[in-house]
Amino acid sequence: MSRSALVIIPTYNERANLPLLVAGLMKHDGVRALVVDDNSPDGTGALAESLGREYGGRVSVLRRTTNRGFGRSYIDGMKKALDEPVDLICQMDADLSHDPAQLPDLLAAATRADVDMVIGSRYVPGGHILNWPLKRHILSRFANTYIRTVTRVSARDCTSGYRCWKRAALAGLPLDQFFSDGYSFLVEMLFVAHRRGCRIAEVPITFVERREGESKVSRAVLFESAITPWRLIARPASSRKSAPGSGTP
Ligand SMILES: Nc1nc2c(ncn2[C@@H]2O[C@H](COP(=O)(O)OP(=O)(O)OP(=O)(O)O)[C@@H](O)[C@H]2O)c(=O)[nH]1
Ligand SMILES: [Mg+2]
Repeated sequence: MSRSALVIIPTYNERANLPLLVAGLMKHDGVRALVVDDNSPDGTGALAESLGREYGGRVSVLRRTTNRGFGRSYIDGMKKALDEPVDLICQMDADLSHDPAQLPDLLAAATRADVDMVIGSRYVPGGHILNWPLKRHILSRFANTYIRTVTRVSARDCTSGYRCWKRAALAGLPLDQFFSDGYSFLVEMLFVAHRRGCRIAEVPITFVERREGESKVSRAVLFESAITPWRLIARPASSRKSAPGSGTP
């Protein structure tokens, strides 16, 4: 069955990476991209618009000018995506850490009737990480164990930003109520989806450390990551709803 998918890509200074990523995505029929650029000083926004012209409207751009933020960019991008008639809405980084060639694996899993959301996972059998120093492996493993222990979310890779949502599952989330803005936004989304009964699947991916451009991970981001799981479990489970995509209890 062919399904339409829109891939949301947040960007901040990804000029060197974006054309390669978009070219990889455009190889897949039925796939479109939405670049959410935060007024990148390196001109990524204008570059994305020229990619839109090159790919005949399959690439659209949301150019943000205030309140720069990873989470805020995703929220704006997701609201825009939900206004469009697409079946699947995906998330991925622009820095080529997420291989566009693996997108069909996520799309195939997301079309299964018993799945609402798919994680491209480094920590299920078949998943790999390339070019990370030992320090990064330890930090990521620790972060995932910490999040799983505190929040009781059972996914193996809670911090992966390569994801695919069934439209109805994403539409069922309270996007305006998210409080995190850095990469913790990914953990918060997963937690809220899990709490609402969203059925989560994981497919293996090979994650490759960025080669071009700079990481935006700061001390403030790491601090937010440390406290987010506790903020999540402290928040009342006001709306334990049935699986958002399925309507099943
Ligand atoms: N729109 C927007 N995008 C951002 C912002 N910060 C990061 N991004 C994008 O989010 C994605 C992930 O950011 P990275 O800096 O690669 O973060 P990371 O993958 O956790 O860190 P590294 O492993 O060091 O690359 C990339 O596509 C970035 O360009 C932001 O403030 N606004
Ligand atoms: Mg990265």
